[in-house]
Amino acid sequence: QKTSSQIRCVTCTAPVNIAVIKYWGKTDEKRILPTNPSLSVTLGQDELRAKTSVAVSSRFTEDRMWLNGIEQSVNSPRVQNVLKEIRRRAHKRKSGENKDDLGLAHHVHIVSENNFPTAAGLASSAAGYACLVYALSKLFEVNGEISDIARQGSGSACRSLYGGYVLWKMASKDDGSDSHAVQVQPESHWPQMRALILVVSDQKKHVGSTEGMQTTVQTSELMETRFKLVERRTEDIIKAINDRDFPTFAKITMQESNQLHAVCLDTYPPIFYMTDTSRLIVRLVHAINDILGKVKVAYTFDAGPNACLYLLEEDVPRVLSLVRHFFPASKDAGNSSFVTGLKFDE
Ligand code: 2P0
Repeated sequence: QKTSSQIRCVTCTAPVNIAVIKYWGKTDEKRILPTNPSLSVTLGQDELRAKTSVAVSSRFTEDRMWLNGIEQSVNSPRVQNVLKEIRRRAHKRKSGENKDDLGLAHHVHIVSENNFPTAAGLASSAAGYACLVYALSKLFEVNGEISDIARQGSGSACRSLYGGYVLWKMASKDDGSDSHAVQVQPESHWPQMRALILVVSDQKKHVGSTEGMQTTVQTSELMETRFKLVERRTEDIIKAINDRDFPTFAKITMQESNQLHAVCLDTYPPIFYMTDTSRLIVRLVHAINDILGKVKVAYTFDAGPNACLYLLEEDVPRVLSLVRHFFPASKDAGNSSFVTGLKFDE
């Protein structure tokens, strides 16, 4: 039996996604609408993930939020947008019913933690907002498409609401409401696919993605060329995924990563996310592909120096041993050394 002084609580986890077609630029800062479509692979639930509990009770006197044990303001516009939109949809759905059952009039407490470095270019905001929106949708019984709500928390978060290969579509309607995520293929479509995360550094990035992409759109002349190419690339990589064509998937993934970091360098003042170690990883991957005579492994880098390598299961042992040979994990390095083996369909 529910009473209004009870606490209702929902806990969820959401995985990180790593883009192979990159989101880097908005046409609308407030509603978070992207300049181009993007496509990502969602990693496994047991690997890099956010875990979020949301609770509602009449005993709470204000909305509050803790991230990795530290209290954060809930007054950021993005958290507010998410809370408002969830409550709006819940109200709409519950019109005519007893809304008190859900505690819609009460305050919420949010507790979230990542099991990996926050803000080091490992898509922590993606997993975090996806998890928050999913947990709130369960708490307030909001059904249907919710990736557009996650998008308003952090663009890339909309992609973490689906598993497998996920496309975030550009808006075609004026109000932007159709810019949400769709699953292109489930994980099971390509069960041999693996991702390796090479943690080069767990330090916070020097320019945040939101600010970085704004400056790039404002100042990079190369972005014009990128806009012309990226939709075609998206179609091509979807075909490669559908056909399980690894060499094409890998080549487009690497070219996309390189183009993201090229437009970052073309930004004024320039933005550097990759480090010397990142660039050594790039060289190593190309060397491995040359030695093997076929494209067997791909790298991609986001807004930080850490690498994500995509490869097929059969190639994991030899690639991993080569990576370990060239980048031995230091005992003293704590979290800043390296390598997690991910199987993203478990
Ligand atoms: C991506 N990144 O597609 C690209 C590649 C980083 C490099 O999405 O301003 O944190 O919150 O919408 O989602 C990072 O952007 O930016 C990102 P906001 P977000 O994964």
